[in-house]
Amino acid sequence: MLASIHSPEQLKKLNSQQLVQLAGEIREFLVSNLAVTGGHLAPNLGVVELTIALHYVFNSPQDKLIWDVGHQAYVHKILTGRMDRFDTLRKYKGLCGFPKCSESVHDVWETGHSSTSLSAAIGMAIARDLKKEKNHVVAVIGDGALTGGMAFEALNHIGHEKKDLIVVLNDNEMSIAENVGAMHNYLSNLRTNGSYIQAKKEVESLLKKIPAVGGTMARLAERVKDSLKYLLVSGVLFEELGLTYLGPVDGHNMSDLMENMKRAKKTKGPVLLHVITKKGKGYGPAEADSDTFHGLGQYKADSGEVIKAEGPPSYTSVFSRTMVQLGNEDERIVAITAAMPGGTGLKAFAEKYPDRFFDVGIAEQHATTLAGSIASQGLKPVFAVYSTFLQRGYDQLLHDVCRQNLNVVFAVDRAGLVGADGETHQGVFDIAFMRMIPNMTIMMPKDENEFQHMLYTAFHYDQGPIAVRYPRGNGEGVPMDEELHEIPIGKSEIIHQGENVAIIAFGNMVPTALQGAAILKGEGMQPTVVNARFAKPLDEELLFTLAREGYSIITLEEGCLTGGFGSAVMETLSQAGFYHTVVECMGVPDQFIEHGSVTEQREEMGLTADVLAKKVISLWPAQRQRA
Ligand SMILES: Cc1ncc(C[n+]2csc(CCOP(=O)(O)OP(=O)(O)O)c2C)c(N)n1
Repeated sequence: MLASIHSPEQLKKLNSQQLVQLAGEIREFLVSNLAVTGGHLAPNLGVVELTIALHYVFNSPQDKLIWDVGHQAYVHKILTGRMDRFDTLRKYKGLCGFPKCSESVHDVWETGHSSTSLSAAIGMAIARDLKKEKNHVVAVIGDGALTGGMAFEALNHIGHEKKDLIVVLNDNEMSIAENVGAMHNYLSNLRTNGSYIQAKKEVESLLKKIPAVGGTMARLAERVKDSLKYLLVSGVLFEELGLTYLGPVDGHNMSDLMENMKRAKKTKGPVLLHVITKKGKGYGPAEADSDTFHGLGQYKADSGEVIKAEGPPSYTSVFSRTMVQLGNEDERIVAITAAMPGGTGLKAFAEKYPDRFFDVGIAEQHATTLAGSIASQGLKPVFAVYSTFLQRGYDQLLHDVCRQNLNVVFAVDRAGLVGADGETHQGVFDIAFMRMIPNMTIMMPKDENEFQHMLYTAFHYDQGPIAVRYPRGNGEGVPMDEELHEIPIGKSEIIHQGENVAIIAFGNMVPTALQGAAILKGEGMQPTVVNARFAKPLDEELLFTLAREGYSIITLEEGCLTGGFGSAVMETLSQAGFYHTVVECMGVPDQFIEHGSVTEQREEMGLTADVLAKKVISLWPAQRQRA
């Protein structure tokens, strides 16, 4: 049946039994396909019936379906004619893992970062009304995404505007890990407290029986309803915010879902439809461990065994281990995550030092200021966060932490190109956005051994905020020192002393610099290779020496060229009066980089040893004279 569905119109022709069969086929398709491509399995298995019901009841694309985070939009993609491209999911030039407007008219809003859907929904409702159009706007937001500050800001506005729009709260009690927070506890109560639901029904039917004999009785009935609401009616928090609360509804019961969606459609003003789903529904391994199956690479579909990539330890695992060690040595160390205890590697620290670990939910803004505040009291907080999500906490980084020069350590994971998650998740902006803030120190290691020393350095640094950024994936497989030591702040390392051209590489570009140099050895050229270690403060002494000695300089970074590490080198030399030093910068051009493997992404932008070698040759004195 699935193969015959290419659009929501075809879906609408199916009867209820056929829809149930379709749901089963979609689950089988997801499990077998994602076993090969990888992707966000558990979130999508949880929304199969929900997505079918949405497309059945609403008319996409006239009605606007907005997916928060967008990692759960695979079923929507399947139902809107993209099933035959699923073998290319998250691959170079293939189907994007998140909603993408250029892929389909049914994708009306692009996402990747969480908690934006409600702002998008109210924006579309406002535009619709101003343009005097008629359509429904529906945002699907998870209970995890609802912990994000933006979602609360939008709810506040939605309640104020009172426009027609529908918020579908997909409540599976999970963020990536177990969800946290007071709102989570509130939703748990709604979900489980049957007496609320029964009482609500009884009050409503009682009120319906009161005859509408004049205004007084009606007003009294309303007052009774209002006061009972506080005691009895579920969803009172949302109702008080100005949204009509419907639910909770079993998110795997298609007819209940459709009935409630139709009701929501008819209701004036904003509605919150509370839908209870099971993350990983229908696939045992994902139901049992939805954290692992939230987003993953390849696995064996029959057993659910995850296929582990061979290789050296990942940077995240080195962070995890080092944090446990440093936490033992210094009781002032406190660790903070914004809903990513597993992804950032902080789980081990949390288990060992539960009192010094805080998962604040998807709340990077709060996490950043929280870290600053804890630091202001003499403790040593680390906020472990992916580069891309630190973007959310930017004003807090600048205004709260850097301006007050507080000793916060930022462990900036997934810095640089991230591969399959693509545009929304690239960690290529942090050098530029952190570098221009006064008081900030930024380092990046060339390998996992240097990484552990940098973490040690960060916790021993007491002159203000310090960030250590490190890439996604495995280290270089180098031996790990037993004893940790401090790395001098602002000092780079000359790995190879050569002549004429200096390649200055930042962090994970050092191995590429060495490969480039190895290619050139065969050509009889030996450039100097420098491991920069710091993007701020720069090793000015070394830069000025190179400039004085007439070197040409090539900088290498897995970060945006605009305002990045290379920019810093150029600015520094120019400000010191070295106007004639040739500086060429290699890095990420001024564009958003789509999904694919990191190797493909690097090749696309010419961030390779071959291109580097050619650049060195073009700058070598004999070549330059010839040119
Ligand atoms: C700003 C931001 N921080 C962190 C993430 C990483 N992230 C992706 S999905 C997710 C959990 C979302 O939970 P929920 O909304 O409940 O959806 P579910 O996966 O449970 O369906 C997190 C933390 C993100 N996408 N955006």
